[in-house]
Amino acid sequence: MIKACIFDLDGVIVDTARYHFIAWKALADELGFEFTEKDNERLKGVSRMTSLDILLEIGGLNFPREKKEELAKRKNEHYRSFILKMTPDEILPGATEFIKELKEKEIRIALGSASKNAMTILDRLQLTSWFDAVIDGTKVSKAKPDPEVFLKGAKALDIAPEKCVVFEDAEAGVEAAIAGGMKCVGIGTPEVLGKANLVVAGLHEMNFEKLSRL
Ligand code: B16
Ligand code: MG
Repeated sequence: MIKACIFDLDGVIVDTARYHFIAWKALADELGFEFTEKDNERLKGVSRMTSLDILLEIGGLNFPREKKEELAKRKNEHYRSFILKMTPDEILPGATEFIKELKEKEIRIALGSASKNAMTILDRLQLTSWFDAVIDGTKVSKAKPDPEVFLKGAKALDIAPEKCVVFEDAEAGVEAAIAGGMKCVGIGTPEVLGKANLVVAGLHEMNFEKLSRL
């Protein structure tokens, strides 16, 4: 019997990939190399510093740690200028309705995201009060596919991992859920997320009945 749902943020509840792309691309332009939307796919679900490492690898560059921290800080300030203007209209289709249905059925809800900006985004989307626990990039030391973020979510909710379902759009996130002993619903395509127990195109295709059948 499922007792809790743990949601990834970017790609599941909201699509901030576009803002990440614009901010990383500006940095690449400044450093003098090309960064495409296809390259940006590699950064989804990945932490900020690892994203920077991937970006610099694409540009064939490397810098000392302090310089990398400065670049990551600059990218984040640019990115935040976009997310600070977000509105609830940007919540992906079906997310609010599904979360409300879960609440009515007394399912506990947590966020499990790699982003250190998750709280700002939830606030801007006016979703904060729906979450019983938020585990974000400020609270974890190991990136997905390590299950740390989801295990901490389950613990914060006081629900056993096998009674939790994770919603994830990244392959590493699906692997993290499975490694944590949880069920997983992939948001995307079966080609990429085939390891999940169920794959749907978005939360608009989810409801409590489908959840109960997992
Ligand atoms: P920040 P998620 C991830 O969010 C994004 O998909 C990824 O592109 C980003 O690099 C990461 O958060 C860190 O974000 O720079 O805001 O700390 O999918 O785990 O919700
Ligand atoms: Mg994601």
